[in-house]
Amino acid sequence: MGFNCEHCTAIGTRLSDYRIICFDGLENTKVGGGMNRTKSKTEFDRAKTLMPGGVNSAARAFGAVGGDPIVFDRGQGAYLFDVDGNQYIDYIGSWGPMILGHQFQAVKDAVHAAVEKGTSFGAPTVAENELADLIIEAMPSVEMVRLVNSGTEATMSAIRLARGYTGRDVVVKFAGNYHGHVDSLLVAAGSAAATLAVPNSPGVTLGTSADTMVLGYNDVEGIEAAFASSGDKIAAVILEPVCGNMGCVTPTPEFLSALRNLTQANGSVLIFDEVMCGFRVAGGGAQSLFGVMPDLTTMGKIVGGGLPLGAFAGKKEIMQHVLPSGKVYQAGTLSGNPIATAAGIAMLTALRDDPPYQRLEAISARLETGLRKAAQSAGGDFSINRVGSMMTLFFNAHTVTDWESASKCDTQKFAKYFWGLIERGIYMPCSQFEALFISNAHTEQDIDKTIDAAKAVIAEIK
Ligand code: KE4
Repeated sequence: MGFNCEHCTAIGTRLSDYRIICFDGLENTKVGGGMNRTKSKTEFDRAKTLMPGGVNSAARAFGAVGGDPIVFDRGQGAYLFDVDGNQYIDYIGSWGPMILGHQFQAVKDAVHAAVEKGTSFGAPTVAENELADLIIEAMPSVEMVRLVNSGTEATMSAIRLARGYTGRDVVVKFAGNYHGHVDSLLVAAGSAAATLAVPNSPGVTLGTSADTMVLGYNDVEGIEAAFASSGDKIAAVILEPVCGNMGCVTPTPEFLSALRNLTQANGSVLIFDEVMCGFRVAGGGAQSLFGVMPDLTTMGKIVGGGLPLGAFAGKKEIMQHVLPSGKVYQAGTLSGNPIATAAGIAMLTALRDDPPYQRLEAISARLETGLRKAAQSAGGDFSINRVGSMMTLFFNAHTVTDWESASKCDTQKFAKYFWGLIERGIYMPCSQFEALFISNAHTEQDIDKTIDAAKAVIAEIK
């Protein structure tokens, strides 16, 4: 049931002692300079006594920006509310899943309905068929699917499948690309691995990473040389076909074409890690945007509607090698979980039946233009990369095309930018090496408020 926003005619929802109001009405809440985050600090101090670093994922530890992570109470549409009642425009969106905004009604309804039937059976359900069908319908290269519980599980399984299918060991990845915390792929990884400067994490043995070849993203000559010297040993090439984990970086057409042709010619498996860009940059992911078809695709985030769900999928001829139809072992107690599949079905159905991509492109372009003007008027070194509703403002005068250029960004300046925006009620990704995400719940007002805040902050820190 909706309530009128207390400030304008926008429909809000009054929830317990919180309320939804449009951004202009924010003066009534604790947003703006010098926010009070007393309760958040108390809760986070407690968290640090209970969990390593007080978090359950390194990416949310604020390692790159300093200070304490904010403890949140709930999300609604484009907004997050912390435990002190402060409201923020959210540009993390749970690191990608919230493309339709927090508490999207159809997903909520599906989850509530599914809970009434039980939470887990460890046995086949119709919902798994329905979600697999939706994934196959959306992703042009996909003929068969295996559901798992996270993006990491998806990439780990896809790598094992490619090695089992080809009988080869070597896997090629690209510096700055992050594929989850798979031992063999935690080499020159992006995201928190780059943020926390632990590209080669302790605990990853030399033996594990010995079969991982790391090349430069967009480096065509590098991949050509690799196949010339080791083509018959390469089981797979895995990449983010739109990279989000060194900040947003797009592949050149020549790079994608070289990867497709060389893997084809050498009998290697091309894996598109679409955990982040799948269903984000287009309804059919990056593969539909660029018209390059991989052999396997890994998915996560959006595909589970914000619940723990991932998938690896692709050509039936390869997927058939997964146990029990084939010999490559893969299993999971909660794989295809009825609540997560219900959320995924609702999400993918909404994206198929009422595609948000045209509107997302318009409001994302508005934000890009505004941030570019804000940065230009303040002067200083910056560049922006954007693909659809994934974007990064780099504190770097040069266009970022790979990890080598991304790593030259002024991360200190980024940290000041991040906190300046926090104090203005805007929650950006807490690292220069992440992409921001715009949801279909963001309004033009939210975008314009963000631009105004960014202009003020960039002018302050330049
Ligand atoms: P998860 O295991 O976190 O569901 O997915 C791993 C993964 C795989 N592939 C890509 C391209 C990814 O971006 C991710 C996870 N992304 C990070 C953010 N950069 C998730 C945030 C986090 O680790 O907390």
